[in-house]
Amino acid sequence: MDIKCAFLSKTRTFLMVDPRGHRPLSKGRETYSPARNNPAPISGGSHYRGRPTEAPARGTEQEKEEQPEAGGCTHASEQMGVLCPTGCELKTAILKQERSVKEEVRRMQKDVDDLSRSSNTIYNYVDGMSSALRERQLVKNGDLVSQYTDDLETQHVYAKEAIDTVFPSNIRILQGVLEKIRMKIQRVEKAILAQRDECREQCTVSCPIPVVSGKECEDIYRKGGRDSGMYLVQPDSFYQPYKVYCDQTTQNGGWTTIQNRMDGSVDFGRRWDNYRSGFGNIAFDVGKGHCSTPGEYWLGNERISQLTKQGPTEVLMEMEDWSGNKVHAQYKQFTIQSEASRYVMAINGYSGTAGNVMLEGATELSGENRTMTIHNGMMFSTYDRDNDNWTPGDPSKQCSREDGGGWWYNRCHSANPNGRYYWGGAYTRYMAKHGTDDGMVWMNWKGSWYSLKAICMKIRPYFASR
Ligand SMILES: [Ca+2]
Repeated sequence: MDIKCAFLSKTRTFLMVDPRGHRPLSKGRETYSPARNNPAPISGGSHYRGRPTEAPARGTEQEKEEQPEAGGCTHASEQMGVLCPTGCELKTAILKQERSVKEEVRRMQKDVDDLSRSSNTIYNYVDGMSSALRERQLVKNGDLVSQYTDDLETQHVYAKEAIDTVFPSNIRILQGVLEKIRMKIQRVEKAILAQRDECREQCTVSCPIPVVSGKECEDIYRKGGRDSGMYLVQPDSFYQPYKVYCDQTTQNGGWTTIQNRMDGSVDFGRRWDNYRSGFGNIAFDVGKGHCSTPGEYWLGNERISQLTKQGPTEVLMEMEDWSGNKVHAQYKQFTIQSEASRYVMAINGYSGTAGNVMLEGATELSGENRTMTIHNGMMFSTYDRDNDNWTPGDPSKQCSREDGGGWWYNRCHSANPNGRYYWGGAYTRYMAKHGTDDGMVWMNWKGSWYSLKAICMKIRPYFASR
């Protein structure tokens, strides 16, 4: 290989890899300290033994009870969670879009007016030219003048034709485009009005909640709740019960879903308070008579912390790319401390196919740069609460503000499951708000510039199986 080829291939490799998750140190001026409050995950004393071999009889506890659904655009009862299938998120998106389109149409209207005015001016000018020509032909008859006027006439005919046919047809086309946009806006306005009407009232969609409930989804499984779907759980009798999506089929079920992304319908760029109490849609009824389809949601740091502190807890993160390939990462130990400790995460015991980003960081990076992307031992950060490990104390260095979601950022990430949703997967720094890899990234599977189609996080009490 000659020098040029070597250079090219090196450049290509660089362009293909281009890992971003970390924030490199500016040489000589900065230092990075990986030491954090690094607690060990709870690992012993599960209140569960292996599953009993004889499961309770199916059917007896599967009766469904109709309950009016709380929630909607506003929280009716925060403790009961929110279920809003009326597309309130969609409404916000359309409203945002409407503003920019309206502005564009206003600009376009101005262009059409300008064009119309200028074509009128030219028309008058040519008209004047025409009469001047006629007069001149009557007065002078010399050869030179005649030839001169012949040329002028040809040009005049050409210009007149342009004005009579080309200009008006261009204006007609523009007016047609404008009319189409106007009609589109009318349709959008109509849709928004309909949405507003639906959102004015509390969502009244009823979702039958199974009678069987429990401390969490493993408890529900043992009590006979074997169908995946929405259930009511109450981990602690001192607190209100809440709704959650249970996955009762993957690896024998018992999984409480704490995070789910699959279509970008819920905005994950939220404040500390939102992440603390949870947000999004727990589940939908897609015509099966019960809420068996999970929505996009974050269960809430308070609840996640409470569930993981009850005893040893395992976590399963499942993800899918835009071609339908699936991988997962599983950790035998996962504990989230309380808000006083800023929900610091302790995680251990990896197995799976997605890559151990939580403990090893991004394998594309090396040395200190890689250490910066380890999530274990990190506190939770949101764009309004910076607890990350990127120059603590400097308000201009906030991972969450640049990377799109709330997460256990270091300096900054190798995994970013709460990042922005990019339709189609591949995206570039120019599409990102801050030029950083703010998508739903799992670096050790797809790199920094690929945003996953779906990802979910589920927890289950860890117990020795028989
Ligand atoms: Ca920081």
